[in-house]
Amino acid sequence: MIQTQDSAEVAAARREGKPLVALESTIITHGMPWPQNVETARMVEATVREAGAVPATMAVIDGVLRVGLDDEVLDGFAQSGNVAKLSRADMAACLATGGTGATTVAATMIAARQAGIHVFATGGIGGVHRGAETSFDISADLQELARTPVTVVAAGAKAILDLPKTYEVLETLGVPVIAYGQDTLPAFWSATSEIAAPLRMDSAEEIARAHAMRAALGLDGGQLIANPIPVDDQIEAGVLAPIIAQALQEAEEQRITAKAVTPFLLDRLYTLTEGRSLVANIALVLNNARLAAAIAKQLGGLLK
Ligand code: PSU
Repeated sequence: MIQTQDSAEVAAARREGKPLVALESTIITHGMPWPQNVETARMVEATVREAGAVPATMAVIDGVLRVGLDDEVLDGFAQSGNVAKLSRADMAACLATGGTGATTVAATMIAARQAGIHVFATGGIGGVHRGAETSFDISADLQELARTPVTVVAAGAKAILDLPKTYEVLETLGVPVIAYGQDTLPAFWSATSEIAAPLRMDSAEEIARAHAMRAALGLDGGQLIANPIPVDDQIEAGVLAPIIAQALQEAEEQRITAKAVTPFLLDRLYTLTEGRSLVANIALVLNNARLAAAIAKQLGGLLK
């Protein structure tokens, strides 16, 4: 009933039993400006390949779940400013009505499970927005991590969010939050934060084993791998804090709400940092793609 279409590369990978890494498309349509969005998408795919896995960028196009986007499709998608941002709530409606949409972390997890892919790389997950005690704005990404068994490699939650509250919610939901190679959680554009990591792992193999163990235990839900941005590419949290505060104030003044909040804030940060936030964002996504590919390779041996 669900129409899915593998790209030629994904179809070949399945035949040859190669490890697959899912990638999302909201980061392309709503997270970065053109043309850096499509350039980044290509670099992320190339990084996955160099690391020995095969990329599967997810999207819904004309009611078809696309698993892997061919070059022309990716191009068109990155330039059409009018694509829906799909999450758990609207993915089925989009598929059922022949619509077109980019997949957020939540929707990409659903798509990955559907496609039999266990590992997914992105930039940063959504989470609890600052002021959520009055706005109730909490990303559906958190619930999805609690439900869908996909390992998500991200540089933590985006630092525009309320990070302590985001990690509290993940703890409540029973989502394993695993810092890669350090004792604190990263803060997206910054390599560290003051938040202690609930779990720490130092190799892709350990992460793959933990994923397989969750499956063996019959546990629902995925794992969040919080992979710090390389220190040379980071923007220090102290530099960013006043800029984030300004962007948040502008969002409030302009009454930006719901799905528009994150894209608005990312765009304002891009302008206010004179492009530095985007350079860091690209670096961290590539770093996540490398780790995700390493995990997918390890998992191949374990799930056989
Ligand atoms: N990572 C990035 N940039 C992004 C995103 C992730 O580096 O724009 C997207 C993901 O698709 C994530 C979404 O699911 O931001 C979160 O949106 P919201 O806060 O509205 O749930």
